[in-house]
Amino acid sequence: RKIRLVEVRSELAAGTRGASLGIDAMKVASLGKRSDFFLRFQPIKVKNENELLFQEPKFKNAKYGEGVYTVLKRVCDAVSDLRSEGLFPIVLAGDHSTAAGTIAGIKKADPDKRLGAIWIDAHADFHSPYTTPSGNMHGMPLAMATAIDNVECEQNDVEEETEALWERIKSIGMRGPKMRPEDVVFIGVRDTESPEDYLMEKYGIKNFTTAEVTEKGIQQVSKEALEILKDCDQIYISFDVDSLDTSVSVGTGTPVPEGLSKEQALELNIELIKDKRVCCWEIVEVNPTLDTENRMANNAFEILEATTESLIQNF
Ligand code: DIR
Ligand code: MN
Ligand code: MN
Ligand code: MN
Repeated sequence: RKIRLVEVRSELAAGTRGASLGIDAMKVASLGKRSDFFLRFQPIKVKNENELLFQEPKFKNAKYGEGVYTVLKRVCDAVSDLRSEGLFPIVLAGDHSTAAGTIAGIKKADPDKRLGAIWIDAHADFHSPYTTPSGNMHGMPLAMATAIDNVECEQNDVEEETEALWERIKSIGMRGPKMRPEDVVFIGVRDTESPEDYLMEKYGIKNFTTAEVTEKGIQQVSKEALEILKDCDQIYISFDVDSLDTSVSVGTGTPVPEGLSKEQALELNIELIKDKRVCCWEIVEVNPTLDTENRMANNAFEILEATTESLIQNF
């Protein structure tokens, strides 16, 4: 297996501006220490639609949804092409909506394989336009991937145009669900809204809290997480840096206290990626405009590098 980096300077789906600069902040972090890192894996750049930011968002329950759709479709195609060539995509993205494109791409390349996800995040990202409290689509990639609208918990008055757009987004790569909700495992989730709690309960989705990670240790948590996905043929790991504790850094759009330490996140990713079923890894939501001295990007690059090294060692 060979690694390829995929750079997606996505920005539209976050609520705070600046996540599209995260990749370049990690590149800055690499300079001097490991300047060769970004040259080694021939990064592919996915075009963004960030010019839309200079207009008012059209859909209030799916802000900049038309641009998000376009970017996700591009991510899907890029990831699908790499997977079809048997390559391992490491996706570096801005806002987390891109994960739905990544998942669609993995599935498009291997439609008959059962795909699971390990979602390391402060948030559950299970909203749809029907339940979102913010309209920010970075809170929606798991609903996109599992095609769960969660209308039982409907709170929002969704316009017809938004409904049509949401249907198109769920159909990226292929129609219907790319993953079963039961095949999602959360680590570090601690800031959810009630429609997300409802889904986690309904589908029995396991969340390893920070306290549980600290108590059980990385080895045990990794083992249990991978065991929950024992029937999956492929595993995708999504690492949202807001899973990290706010003491590590404020350089992300929606920081939440009581998160993982840098060491925990590092060890966790190193351990999880050793599983031979893992076929793609993604890191998102580094926002250097909210930071001082590029701290989050420094930490994120350290995790990126260590995880990549672990992947290479265990190929
Ligand atoms: C919140 C925050 N659940 C929302 N979500 C974030 O607006 O949907 N996801 N920050 O990463
Ligand atoms: Mn997220
Ligand atoms: Mn998050
Ligand atoms: Mn919240």
